[in-house]
Amino acid sequence: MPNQKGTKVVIQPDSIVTNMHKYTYAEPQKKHVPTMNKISNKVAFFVINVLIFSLFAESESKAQPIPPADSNIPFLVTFGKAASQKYGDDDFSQVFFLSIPAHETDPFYIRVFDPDVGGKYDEIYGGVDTKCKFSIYGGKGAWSDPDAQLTDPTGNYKAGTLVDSRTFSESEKYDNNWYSFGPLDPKEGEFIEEFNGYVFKIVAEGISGDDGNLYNYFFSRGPNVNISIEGANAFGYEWTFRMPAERNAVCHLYPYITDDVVSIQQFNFDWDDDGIIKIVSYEKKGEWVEMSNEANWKSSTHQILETERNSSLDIQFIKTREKAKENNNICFSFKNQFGEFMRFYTIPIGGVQRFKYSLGVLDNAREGERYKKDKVFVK
Ligand SMILES: [Ca+2]
Ligand SMILES: [Ca+2]
Ligand SMILES: [Ca+2]
Repeated sequence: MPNQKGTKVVIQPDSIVTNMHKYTYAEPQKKHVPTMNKISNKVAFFVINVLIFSLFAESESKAQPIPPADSNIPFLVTFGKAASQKYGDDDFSQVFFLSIPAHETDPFYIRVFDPDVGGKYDEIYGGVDTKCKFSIYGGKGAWSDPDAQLTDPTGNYKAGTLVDSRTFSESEKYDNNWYSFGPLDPKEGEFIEEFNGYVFKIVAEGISGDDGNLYNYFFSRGPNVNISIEGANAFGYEWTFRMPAERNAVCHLYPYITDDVVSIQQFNFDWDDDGIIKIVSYEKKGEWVEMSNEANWKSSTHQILETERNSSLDIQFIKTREKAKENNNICFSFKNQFGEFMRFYTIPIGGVQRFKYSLGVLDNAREGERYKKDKVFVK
């Protein structure tokens, strides 16, 4: 997968994690710098990126898990198909794609943390009765079939060749522990010229029961250890994940904006009025999106400017409620103006955008006030 497109420089995710994790909507930031014009700001932006890149070039390994460490998302979630949508999963299915560089010949492993349903972490209703199936697909169509690039488990979304699969229920062995698929041969993936790599598809399905499986992935060189695969990247079109329990926690997703995008439509499901979802970019200091409540979808359309293309937006999910919801699961996706779903990469392509000016104390305070009183979003 191309980590760089055009001339922009990749910000390594580890380099932004410190600031991101500290950031909340009400936290005082550096003073506004109105005297700097747009061009000098952009120059400064790139200079800083280059510095950060050189400092953190070795830290790419941190981005090999799904969810990535700097997203602050604790777990992916897939419920059994008998579950209520009110638990936060709209379709009891989750799909990710992994791209391995074309030159790779060494075998690798797809590791799943806590693949079982029961014991620690998982969200259980009544008895533990849920089976969750993980399947890995390669070969022709795994990614290139149009149905594979949608967000609903319909049509030919499982296109490709089944490489391996396994179904988990409650398991002492795999509770709070890893299961490793593999060794897998990179050449079993679907070769995609655009990515200059072999692409694998990983499907998680809640095939029975009503409980929620919480789990993570790591793409590794070894079966019993997490060693990243250099140059690999992963993406999904719709992420279903658990928010942290703590008030003021901020999670991030990074949709990649290609150079033909002029507007985006976001979709979120079952946000449960848990706080603010906003878009941060070079041009947007924090543009709110329309937010869902219990078991409904909300969407809104947002304009994209030239300076926001060829890199990744920072979608922030901020818990602001006095009484934070403990088990909030949410689904999130984006379409471009062509109606195509967009990719959210674990290693943000083109780097993660930041607003061109630092936000002042007043800006942040106003945003907090607006949340309390108006609950509007800004287009
Ligand atoms: Ca159950
Ligand atoms: Ca689990
Ligand atoms: Ca929810």
